[in-house]
Amino acid sequence: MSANGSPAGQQPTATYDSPFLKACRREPVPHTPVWFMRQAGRSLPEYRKVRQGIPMLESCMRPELVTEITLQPVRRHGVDAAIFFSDIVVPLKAIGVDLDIKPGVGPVVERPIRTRADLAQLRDLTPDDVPYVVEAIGLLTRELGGTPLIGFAGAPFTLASYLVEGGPSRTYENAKAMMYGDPELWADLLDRLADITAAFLKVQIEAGVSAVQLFDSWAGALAPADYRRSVMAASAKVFRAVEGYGVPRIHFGVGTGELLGLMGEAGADVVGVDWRVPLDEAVRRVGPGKALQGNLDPTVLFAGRDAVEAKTREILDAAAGLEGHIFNLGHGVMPSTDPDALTRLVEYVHANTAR
Ligand code: 1CP
Repeated sequence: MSANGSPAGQQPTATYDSPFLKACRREPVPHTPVWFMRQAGRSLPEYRKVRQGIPMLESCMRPELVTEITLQPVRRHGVDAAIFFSDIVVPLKAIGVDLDIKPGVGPVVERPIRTRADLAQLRDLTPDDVPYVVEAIGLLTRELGGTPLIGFAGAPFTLASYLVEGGPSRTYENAKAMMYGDPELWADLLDRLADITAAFLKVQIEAGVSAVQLFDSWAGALAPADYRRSVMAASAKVFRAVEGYGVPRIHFGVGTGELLGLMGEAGADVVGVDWRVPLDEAVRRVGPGKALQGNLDPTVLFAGRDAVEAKTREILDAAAGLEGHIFNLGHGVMPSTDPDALTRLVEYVHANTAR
């Protein structure tokens, strides 16, 4: 067994024994661990301050800034894990895809991928393409002590949705047109993205992250049969590629209630669940042997302390019989969330699950 997956490896024992990694491994924990998707970012005034005047993609390429932004929510909220500050399009930018993250919009691709010739934009990724990622992870693991750092990447389908559409979409009509109309081109596109994603996760693991999350944020747009036929093999290839490291692999998507079983089957150790499926039902859909992560609706945080506590109680009750629960939101923290509501939520989960 290698590096980060074992106490004998390069990972400090305190990190290996952290509640977050124990829960990923479905071992007993002193309290249910908590972290939030998009915990670093626009909900925090200290984030807005250090990001002033620095475009999103450029900020991902400055190791000191990435370190500071990644640490901000850990300091403020006392969460049980840090998530590396970056974006799912960073590895694509790093191999030369002409794209930008536009404020108020999201990732925008200059020349969308629509034909076989367009695939030439996607070459393999090497560690030399992302030196700033390696450097930032090195700085972070020194600063974080026993708090684990989660690395991440976008899953092939979600990356393809941006590359084929050219930007954010609600319907994914161009991506789905390729999937249904030219299944060979689609399969080749997803396979290439799987290799890039696997290489990017390997870089992060070798640099020192303790777990990885594959964000297939938009996979919920797919029927299960289409997911199985046209998407699952590529995500499974990513998970297989990093299996040997022994670090927990989390698989997350939004609106994926009907896909939970398949997303587990793709090779995850932990399956992320949004707020649409209660965790006691999610565990039946995912099947045995996997931890679950989730699943408070991020909009509940706007409803006041009593409502947050009542909804959180429901989630903790639904998770009571689970082996391996990591508390999270069902999707990312919304930019206008009151940071104090997040801090109180961490305290509430810790206090109400102390064993
Ligand atoms: O200038 C800014 O602050 C831009 C906003 C922003 C931020 C803070 C974007 C643009 N990306 C990020 C950081 C980011 N992106 C993180 C690190 C922060 C953390 O988690 O604490 C992570 C994990 C991501 C991953 C990401 N980017 C996903 C998967 C997670 C999810 O929310 O589903 C996706 C889909 C993206 C694309 C993206 N990047 C940015 C935006 C606004 C979007 C979504 C656009 C759309 O609606 O399609």
